[in-house]
Amino acid sequence: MALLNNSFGSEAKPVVNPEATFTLPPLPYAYSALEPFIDKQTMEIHHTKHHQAYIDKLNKALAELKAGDFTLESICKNVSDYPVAVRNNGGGHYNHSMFWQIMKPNSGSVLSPSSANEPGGKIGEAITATFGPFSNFKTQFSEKALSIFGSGWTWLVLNKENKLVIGSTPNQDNPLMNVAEFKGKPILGLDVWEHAYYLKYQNKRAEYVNSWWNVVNWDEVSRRFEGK
Ligand code: MN3
Repeated sequence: MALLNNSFGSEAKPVVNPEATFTLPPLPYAYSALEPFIDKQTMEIHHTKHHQAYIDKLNKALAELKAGDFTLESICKNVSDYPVAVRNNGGGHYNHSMFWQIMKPNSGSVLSPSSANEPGGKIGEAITATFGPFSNFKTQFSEKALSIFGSGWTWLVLNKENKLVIGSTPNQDNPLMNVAEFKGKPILGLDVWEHAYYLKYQNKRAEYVNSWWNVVNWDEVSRRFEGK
């Protein structure tokens, strides 16, 4: 549990755990790599401006606290112990760090993607067993993303019964947070903030979501599902 730092004099400085200083993880591909599904300019602004801003504000908020267990997962799991700036920006950092990883290039075009990009292996089997054919899963997940009012994220998680479930969180909350109504271990997450798609898709969130399926990195989703 993190406590507010009480400053008793001008000499007092916050005790900051080195793990409380977060840095922007590099994208695992070029900014243009997800074209034409997600455009270069959106990726560049999203990564270097939006994600960086969450990190800067998270570091600033943590610097005002006494040292604690400032690993990102621990912050999310105990987020009710922290100021709201840590909830918003810690969530922002966790969510975006995951988002870059669960996407990868697809060399096809919008009209003709290079593959159907459907999951295989254990995650593919688990999705089919839970939701029926992959197209059913895609429809349910997409509908959930389209139903978010305002900004938020749609997730595929493993819940505490180890079952795959689709759900959403508002703002930069995520299913790890103890304050979230929808909880679980994130396997896949989709950013439906307008900053994730507005330059290319304007108000057409459905077109963004539809395009996004082409760049989902099922190898990474599978790794998360299998807990490796
Ligand atoms: Mn975003």
